[in-house]
Amino acid sequence: MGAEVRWLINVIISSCLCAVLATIPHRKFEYKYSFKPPYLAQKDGSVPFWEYGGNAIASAENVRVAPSLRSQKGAIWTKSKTNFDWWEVDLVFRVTGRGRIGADGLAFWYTENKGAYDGPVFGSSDKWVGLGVFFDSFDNDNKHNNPYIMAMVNDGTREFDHANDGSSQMLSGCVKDFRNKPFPTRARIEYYMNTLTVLFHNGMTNSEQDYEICLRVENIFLPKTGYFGVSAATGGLADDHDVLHFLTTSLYPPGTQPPAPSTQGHKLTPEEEVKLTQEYQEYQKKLDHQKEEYKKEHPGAVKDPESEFEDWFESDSQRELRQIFSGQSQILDQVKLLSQKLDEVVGRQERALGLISNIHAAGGVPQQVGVQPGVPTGQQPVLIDTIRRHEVDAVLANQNNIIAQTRELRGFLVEIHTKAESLLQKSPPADTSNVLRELKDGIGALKQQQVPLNAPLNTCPSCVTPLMLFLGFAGHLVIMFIYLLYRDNKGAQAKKFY
Ligand SMILES: [Ca+2]
Ligand SMILES: [Ca+2]
Repeated sequence: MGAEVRWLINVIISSCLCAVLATIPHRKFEYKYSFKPPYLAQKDGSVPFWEYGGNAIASAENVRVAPSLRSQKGAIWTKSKTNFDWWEVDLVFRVTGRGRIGADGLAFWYTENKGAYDGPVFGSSDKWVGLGVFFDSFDNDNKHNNPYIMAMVNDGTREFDHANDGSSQMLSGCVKDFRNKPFPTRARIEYYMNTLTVLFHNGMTNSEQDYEICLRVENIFLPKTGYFGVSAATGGLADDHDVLHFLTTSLYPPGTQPPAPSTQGHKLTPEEEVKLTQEYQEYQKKLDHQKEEYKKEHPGAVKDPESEFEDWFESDSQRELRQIFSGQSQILDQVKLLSQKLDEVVGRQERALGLISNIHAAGGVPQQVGVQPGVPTGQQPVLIDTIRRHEVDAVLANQNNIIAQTRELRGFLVEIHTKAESLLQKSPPADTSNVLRELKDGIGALKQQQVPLNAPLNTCPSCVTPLMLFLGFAGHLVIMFIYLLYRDNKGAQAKKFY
């Protein structure tokens, strides 16, 4: 039972796989329509199976289609026409320049005929028949949408509208920055079953996976056979336009197979086969020989993969520089903002100083000032009523007055003190003499007021008569006699008790 289930699952999986595989085209690398480093160009500067011209320069590492000089144009075209219907091209390139803005751009071509090497459309011919994929660096129509990637199919009748960056002529496009990237940028252009797809890799990583879709257009009919080409141009501004890899793969829908050499157009005779094999071997020998010679002549120039990494690190530092630059721009903005604020503060201070000077000019009376320009209506300037000059003068005068009065008082006190001292020193004789004088005056007054002798005695209420005196004495004696009797009696009674 278990074995049957497993068998069933296997059948289902394999049928699914078959269904998936049935949609995947068969692929074949087309070396005659490709170039890549190392030894991209040979010693004589030629690129096998390719022709280049204009200002293009091929080296062992890349094809500099247009260098970073003003008004340069260059192109590189395949020597032979394609012999397959559907294809995919991997274009690895770098557009680098010192400027924040570059120009003009790079073009990928698939056209019925080879284009020019110094043409008006990104370095090649206008009114082409076939496909052009343009990497347009410069914003001619000033819509702030460059660098821009776009595809345009032409039937040989239309002129490229440079002024509008071909915006009304293109099939489709996308805004993608491909300039000054740390790693080479990549474009994958696929034409398969009348569908054109352009994928883009922004060169921020070195991964071969990070492609994004830029455009996909169906029902595209390109010439049955054609030439591949790359062109580039600079203007007033100039970038280096370098193509590192141009790798073409022919695609065959499931069920069709790439034609075997024997069935391709004409059958090779054994002589031709031998001749081609010899040619190939000679080519290989020549290549090896040139490699050796190059190594001998340039012992330090042969780059190993690590030095290639160094190049990338250099680019990394370029990127860091750019980041630093953007950081500094932000700092600059902030400094500008601060400067503005500082100006505002200075302006306010000047206004405040103006107000203060107005107050002083008005004799210290705070003025009701209207709304100043720049001062918000809700914030009337607050005028603090401080002490004024004449008030200060008055206070000072008062203080001086008090001090003078205090001094005066002090003088008086000192005078009093001295007088008191002198009085204390001189007082006893003066006192007795005064008392004596007073006594003398009193006696004198008494003498003057003496009672006449002939005046009756009873007229004096304070005088005691002799009778009254006698009666007083008699009463006193009686009281003493009674007391003595009482005391004797008491003493007799006390003795009785013993
Ligand atoms: Ca442009
Ligand atoms: Ca534009």
